[in-house]
Amino acid sequence: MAVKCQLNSDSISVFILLGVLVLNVPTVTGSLYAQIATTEAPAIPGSNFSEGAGAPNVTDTNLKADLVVRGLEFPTNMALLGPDDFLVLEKSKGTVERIVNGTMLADPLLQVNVASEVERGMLGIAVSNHSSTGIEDSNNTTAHGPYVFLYYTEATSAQDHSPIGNRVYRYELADNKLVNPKLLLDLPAIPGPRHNGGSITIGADNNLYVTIGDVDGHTTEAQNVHAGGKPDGTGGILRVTQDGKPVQSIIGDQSPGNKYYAYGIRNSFGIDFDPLTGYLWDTENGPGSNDEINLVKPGFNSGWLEVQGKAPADFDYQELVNFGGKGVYRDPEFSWVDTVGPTKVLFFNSDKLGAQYENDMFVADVHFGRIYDFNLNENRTELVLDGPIADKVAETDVEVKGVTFGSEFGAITDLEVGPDGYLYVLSFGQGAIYRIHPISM
Ligand SMILES: [Ca+2]
Ligand SMILES: [Ca+2]
Ligand SMILES: [Ca+2]
Ligand SMILES: [Ca+2]
Repeated sequence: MAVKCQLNSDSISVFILLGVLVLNVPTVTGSLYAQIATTEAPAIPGSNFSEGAGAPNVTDTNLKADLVVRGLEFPTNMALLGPDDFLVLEKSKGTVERIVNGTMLADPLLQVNVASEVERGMLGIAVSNHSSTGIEDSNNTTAHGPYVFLYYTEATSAQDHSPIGNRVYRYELADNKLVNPKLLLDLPAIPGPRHNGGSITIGADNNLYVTIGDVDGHTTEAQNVHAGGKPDGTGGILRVTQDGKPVQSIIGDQSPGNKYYAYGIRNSFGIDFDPLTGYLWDTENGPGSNDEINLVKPGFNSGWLEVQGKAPADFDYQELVNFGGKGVYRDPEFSWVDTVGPTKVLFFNSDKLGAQYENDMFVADVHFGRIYDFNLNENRTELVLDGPIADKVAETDVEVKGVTFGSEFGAITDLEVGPDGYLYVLSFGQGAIYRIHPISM
């Protein structure tokens, strides 16, 4: 059964489930969310969803999508440990599952207490093989496996699901368990429950880059509120070492201001570094409109809550907080006027789908289960956009037809390049992972 609900006032809360049954559509805390329950899996009040209208498909007839595994419950993010070896997060269960050769291990590698309302939960993962990064084992004991960094909305206890923080921990992987947790970042989780972000990536500098939205709070300079408080760890992309230390102050000298790499960000579920330039890019979700793709240079100000999407011609840039000139506003390199709920951005550093996709930017969305394919210009600071999107804006949905690479994947929350060079797709709606590869391989 395919159920496609109406768009709501917030892009990303449209998640998709398998086998769903629409029971009622009340409003939640003044938003236009559709509240949906299901016969098989627990509902996520404040979200609406569909499984997608058809089978996952890829526009290029030389490529196809195969199912790797299904049976995951609200998977938010994944990381590959090796060929056909995935770590996958389940949002509401607070679990890290391992899937080897298409089979999920009987027990999760970790289960923690999470708050899971709307966008809260087990949200982000990145893996670093620290033995190859030159970083000392902090315990100076038996060598463990790779570091696994997790971002989740931690709850008080298994009984009390009150959020106590959006937290980034570093674990070590040993004997199919995640052990030796070290708290690296303790960020606000209230008021919430939306805009927790949670995307983590590791730069070529070995530092962690972490997205957090405004957590429904609009009171600090990081949200471009001039008379607001100092940045509190929300509304930005934060940068810390693999031990959780600040790297280099950009907009503020005191913690957590000294951890900001970028600010003015409403809600971001995806960041990635362009391997050819080292530039960071993000996706951002607008308030039901004006979703964005941005080039994120150090000190980037995305403009929220003064502007979302391309700034209008009469925009008064004095509205923005610039931290004495250290913060720099930049318009998005692409935006969708009608929300699609963009999530992962991935630079596809592989030629295994054909030379025409090598180092392209893939972006996934939640509303349509689509993957978009963008080429970059020669110095890779802009997207190459033709026809109706040459203005960098999709005013209507038909404008993105030419950059649509795949669709009907059912609310995509993550994309990765495998060690085999193929593209892997994580479907929140279908609880599944797909592999996209050439038909002849
Ligand atoms: Ca991932
Ligand atoms: Ca922006
Ligand atoms: Ca291309
Ligand atoms: Ca346009």
